[in-house]
Amino acid sequence: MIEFDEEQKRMVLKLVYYGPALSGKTTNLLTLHDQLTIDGRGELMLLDTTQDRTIYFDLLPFFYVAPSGMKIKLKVYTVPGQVRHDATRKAVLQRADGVVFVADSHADQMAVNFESFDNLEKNLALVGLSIEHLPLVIQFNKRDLTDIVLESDVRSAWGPSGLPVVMASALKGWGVLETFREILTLTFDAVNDRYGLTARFGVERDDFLKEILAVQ
Ligand SMILES: Nc1nc2c(ncn2[C@@H]2O[C@H](COP(=O)(O)OP(=O)(O)OP(=O)(O)O)[C@@H](O)[C@H]2O)c(=O)[nH]1
Ligand SMILES: [Mg+2]
Repeated sequence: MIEFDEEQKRMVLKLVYYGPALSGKTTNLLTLHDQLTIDGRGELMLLDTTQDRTIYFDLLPFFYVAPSGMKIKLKVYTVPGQVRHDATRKAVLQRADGVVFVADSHADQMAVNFESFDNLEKNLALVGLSIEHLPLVIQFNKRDLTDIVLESDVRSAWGPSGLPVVMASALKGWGVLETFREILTLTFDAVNDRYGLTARFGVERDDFLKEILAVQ
């Protein structure tokens, strides 16, 4: 969590889209920006791209005000996937409340996905976050392509982890909201358990999800 001011009833939460280069992290944010209503969100910031490759981060903010007056700002970031930007990836990961791991479904990308997941595990440890406890959702993106790993193989490889796995095509626009709903739900529950969002601040999960996930 980036900031929590009990007196002022303000909280800033952070979600991070992580994964290998070109897996579709930025495209996820573009699709969320296109599909969700403008009421509850801010503008999408795509920072420092060179030929469409993220070299710093992207950011899409959302705002929610509960009937009790509690304000929640949600900052959704992407990291740069290219191996050489590891220091930036680590910096963006700091104080994350939830992570979406965007894997590339292309058949020849499986080793790259595992390498990137190992990198996530390593960087989480370095910024003091535990992969065991952090809300985490796996997205297998690019399901619209033909030369992709079978869904049954994905499920047998990742099923034992117990993590939610969502099939998506960020380019075509499907699976993106489902992924976002999963990570929002897990993150809300984790923050609620820890800080009593509902009991102490009257923030209801269903209202929060409904408002953030309102489609255009
Ligand atoms: N076919 C297909 N292409 C996709 C999909 N999602 C993203 N792409 C394409 O893959 C390329 C990389 O997408 P980005 O969203 O920029 O990938 P990224 O993960 O942000 O990459 P880095 O910023 O380098 O880490 C672009 O050409 C996208 O149009 C998808 O679901 N299907
Ligand atoms: Mg990117």
